[in-house]
This record gives sequence, C-alpha cells and structure tokens, in this order.
Amino acid sequence: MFNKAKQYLLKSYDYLPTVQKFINGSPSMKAVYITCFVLIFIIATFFGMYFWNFKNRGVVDLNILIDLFRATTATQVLAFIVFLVKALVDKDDNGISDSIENEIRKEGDSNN
Ligand SMILES: [Ca+2]
Repeated sequence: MFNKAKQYLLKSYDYLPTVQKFINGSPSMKAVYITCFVLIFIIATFFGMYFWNFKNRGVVDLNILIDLFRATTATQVLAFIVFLVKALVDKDDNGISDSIENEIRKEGDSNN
C-alpha cells in the first residue's frame, strides 16, 4: 500500500512543470502554468492571512472559511479546475497540452 502510494507520488513528480518545460512550452501551456500559479498564490495568500489573523488577533473566522468553501465548490470553479488539470497533461513532452492537441486533431479530421 505504502509502496504503491510512493510510486504514484514519484510518477507524478516526473510530470511536474519545471522551469525548462515552462521556457520550452507553447504559449498555451505557459498560460496554463501562469493560471495555476495565480490560483495557488491566491489560495496561499488567503490561508496566510487567515492564520495571521488567528495568530495575532486570536480570531477564528469560520464565516470566511464557509464563504471560501462555497466559492470554490461552485460548478463553474470546479469545471475550470478540471479544465486546468486536463490541460496540464503533456505526456509526449512536446510543450503542447495533450487535450489541446486532441482538439486540434479533431478539428483537422472534421475539416477533411
Ligand atoms: Ca503534448
């Protein structure tokens, strides 16, 4: 069980975006990476401010957490996150998202 989880983690580590992948990637992949970075930055800033508030003021504001949960579990947000996760997959390492490549291929097939 533990070994299997370790294998999954190591396998996912190979797919993590690196600086080299970012530089060599297509503009669409750069947009996906930047969007993921902005999302992670916003969420990290939220929790940083939340815990700062807790540490310095001693206030646990559950209403803000409930609002965050409501906002992040909205259908549109979940669909956007699924789209981003699908767009991050680039198994052939050519710098273009595989889901975007499939869309381009389908469009080419329908035109012929
Ligand atoms: Ca690809």
